[in-house]
Amino acid sequence: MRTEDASAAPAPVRLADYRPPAWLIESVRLTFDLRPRGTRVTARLALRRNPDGDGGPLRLDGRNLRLVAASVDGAPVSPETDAEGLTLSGTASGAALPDAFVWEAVTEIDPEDNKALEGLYLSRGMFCTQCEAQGFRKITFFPDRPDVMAMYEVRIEADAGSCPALLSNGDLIESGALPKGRHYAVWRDPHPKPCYLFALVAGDLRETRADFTTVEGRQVRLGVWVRPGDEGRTAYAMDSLIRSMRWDERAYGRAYDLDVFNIVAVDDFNMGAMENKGLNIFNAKYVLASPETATDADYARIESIVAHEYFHNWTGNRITCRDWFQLCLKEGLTVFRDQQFTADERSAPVKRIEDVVTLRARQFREDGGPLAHPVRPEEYIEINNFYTATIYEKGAEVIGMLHTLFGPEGYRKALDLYFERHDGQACAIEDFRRCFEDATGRDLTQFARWWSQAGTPEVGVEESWQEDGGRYALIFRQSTPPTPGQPDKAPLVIPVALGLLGANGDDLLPEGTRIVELTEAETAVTFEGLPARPVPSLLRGFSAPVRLIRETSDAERAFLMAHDSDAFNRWEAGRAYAVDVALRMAGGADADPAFLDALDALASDESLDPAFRALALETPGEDELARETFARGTPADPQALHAARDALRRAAAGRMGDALERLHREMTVPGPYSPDAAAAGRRALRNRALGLLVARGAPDDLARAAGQFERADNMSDAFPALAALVHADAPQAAAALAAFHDRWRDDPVVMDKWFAVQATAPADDALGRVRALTEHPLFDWLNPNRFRSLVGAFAAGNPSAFHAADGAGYAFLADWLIRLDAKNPQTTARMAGAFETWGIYDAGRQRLIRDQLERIAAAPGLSRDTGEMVSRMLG
Ligand code: 0A1
Ligand code: ZN
Repeated sequence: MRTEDASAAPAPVRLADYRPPAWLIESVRLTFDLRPRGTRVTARLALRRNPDGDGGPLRLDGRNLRLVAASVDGAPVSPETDAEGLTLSGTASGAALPDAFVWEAVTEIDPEDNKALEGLYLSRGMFCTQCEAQGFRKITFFPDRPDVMAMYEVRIEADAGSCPALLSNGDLIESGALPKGRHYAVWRDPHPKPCYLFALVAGDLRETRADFTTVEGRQVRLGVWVRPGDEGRTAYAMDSLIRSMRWDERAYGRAYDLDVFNIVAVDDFNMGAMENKGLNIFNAKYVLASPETATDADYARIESIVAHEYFHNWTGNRITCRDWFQLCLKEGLTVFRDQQFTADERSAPVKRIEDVVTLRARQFREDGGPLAHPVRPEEYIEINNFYTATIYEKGAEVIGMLHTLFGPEGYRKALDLYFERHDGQACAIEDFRRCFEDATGRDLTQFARWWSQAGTPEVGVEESWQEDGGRYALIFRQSTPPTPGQPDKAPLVIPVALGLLGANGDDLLPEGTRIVELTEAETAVTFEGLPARPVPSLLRGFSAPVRLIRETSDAERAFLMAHDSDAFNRWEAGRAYAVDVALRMAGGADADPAFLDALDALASDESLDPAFRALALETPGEDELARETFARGTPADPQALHAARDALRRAAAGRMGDALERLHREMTVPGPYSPDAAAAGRRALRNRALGLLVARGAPDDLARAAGQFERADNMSDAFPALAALVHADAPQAAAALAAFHDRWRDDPVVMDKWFAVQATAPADDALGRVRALTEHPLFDWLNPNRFRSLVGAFAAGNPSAFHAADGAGYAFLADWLIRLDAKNPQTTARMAGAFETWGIYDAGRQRLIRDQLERIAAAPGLSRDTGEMVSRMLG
């Protein structure tokens, strides 16, 4: 037996230590005898020694498994097991293992007791699996690594009454009745896959069906499976799936490759969704939608997640990752693909603005703190901690820059080559990069630093102007701040899309927008023969994930807000201006009337898409303001920023009252609710106007929100009105909350909104209210959605209360993290990231946060997941 030192920090896994697997698997046969408390799994693996392996013994991963029996080629063996798996050095007779043999093992697991929601677990009576990244080892002993790919045949046996639906990957090849009220189904997946893409679902589920014929002529049966009663809320997920399938055929030439594609909604899920081959499993909140229960934002999110998981079929499943360090190979690329899809289906500039808001809020935040890591990390302790904004969102930006550098044709050529060359393989970033190099003839050695170098690059800009000859020069200086483990940074390839505007707002460059590549620490670009000094529009479309640092004037920002032909930069000018004004207000200034005028002009410009105008009216968030304060050299004061932001909103509503009232009156959408982008954009603008009016806070304003809530026949009208009332602590809030509760108490997806809207309300006694809600009978802390909707929403969405100077908010979060960690390490570890910005606050708050992090670190039996996060944050 191996003895373990519980106090020793677990050893990190290193990219540099990658070795090919010693054993490969030809085929896998699994039999599940499903029972809530004692499920038996029989695994039959046809193993073959890898000629490229190290010739070592057979090592199988396994966690929390009870080994009932094992055999090699039918002869029983009793391998030694340890906490992480088992090692088999020879046969029962002591002979060396043959180069090919059949391993069979029976293991027993306890799905009901599995609250970590990894491996096989029960969610409200339904069996389901989550195997990425390393959950399969909680089902059976197996080489749980993505470069071991095999064909699977899966037999599921379960109680026919409670589990009429039995699903797994691939095609159904057989099913039938068994004695004692049980039944079975056999599924076969013809495509070799790594075990993290295995999935099984068994439960009382109802299917919404549709048929789809691929461009290649394959008839595919599509199914969306939900609990009885939820069938009326599947149409949008199905519609999104069909549009995604068509889009991937058109945009990438990729068709679906099985006769069945199923989506299942589950209530208990750590993440958003999972791309298991032919059987995508979704957090129910990203499937279920009806006009009464889902907002426009929910619809948009469902569309993009359905697309994301579907797109993984080619980028992730057909071509998978060699090891988990290559996670961005599938995630960055698939996020980029889903962003392109949404841009095509809805509005490209609006999508880009939304993505950049998220990138800054999540990824820049991560990149600027103790959890910063490269898009391809070089070591980890717990891989589940690396499903991050950096790997997903910055990973997507890196792909986006390749798209910008090579244009749509060059990009498509490289991707065609990638699919052709690597179909069926487990790849590394270098394989992907080589496809671009071979397809375009360009060396990407320097570009590849985007995958290896962490931190958000800063690009400083200086200009010079010579009347004589109309010479205008831009000097760019790039640098990347140090991040943990990476003190020194090298220059990156940064594509800067730029335009030059004349006095009347016209683009002066003949091509409108030019792509300038920065490759050195300093790059100068000169333009000649300009009629007058231009106003530069830099980093159009946010062409690289960098912080642009440039001295500019309010007048220039207002000019760009009014004139830039690049919609993103029009918005960006307004956003940067709003941040400046808010920070000046935090320092005691009044709201800048010129800014309010510019904002009013933008919001009232009827030539602009309402969705765009709604984004322009969004007030920068408190976390963004806090990080910006710190970037300018001062610790952030969360309460002062909250007050300043509120004051800015009140001032905006005061200045723009008439326009806002008009928008609220006119931006209605006639006819029954439809989630399309145009209708959603009008509602977004209308609700933005309502939010600002409620911030003004006159009785009429509150009555307007209460009226909208009462009259609403859809959630997109009802919820923003409720949120405005609750966040303003309006007299009508309590009745509205009660009505909402009474109507939706039995609907978990909707009730999460009820918890979250209260958790994020910035009242004086916010923490007291949140504490009281933890006693609410519907607060099920073991359900990740519910936990996130209360504890998570408070920590991430109520900064003035979470960062209360007495540290009570911090202690509250730490208490809950310690409690949840014993059951669900993954969700706990993710939420611990709420503390990652500790460095931007004053010494007092820093001390208080570090005290809580140390308290968590000292909790007995702390998981590897949370342990790693906390120790990285403590530095
Ligand atoms: N691959 C999924 C997300 C996912 C990742 C990890 C999980 O468990 C640790 C679950 C889901 C996606 O990108 O959608
Ligand atoms: Zn993904």
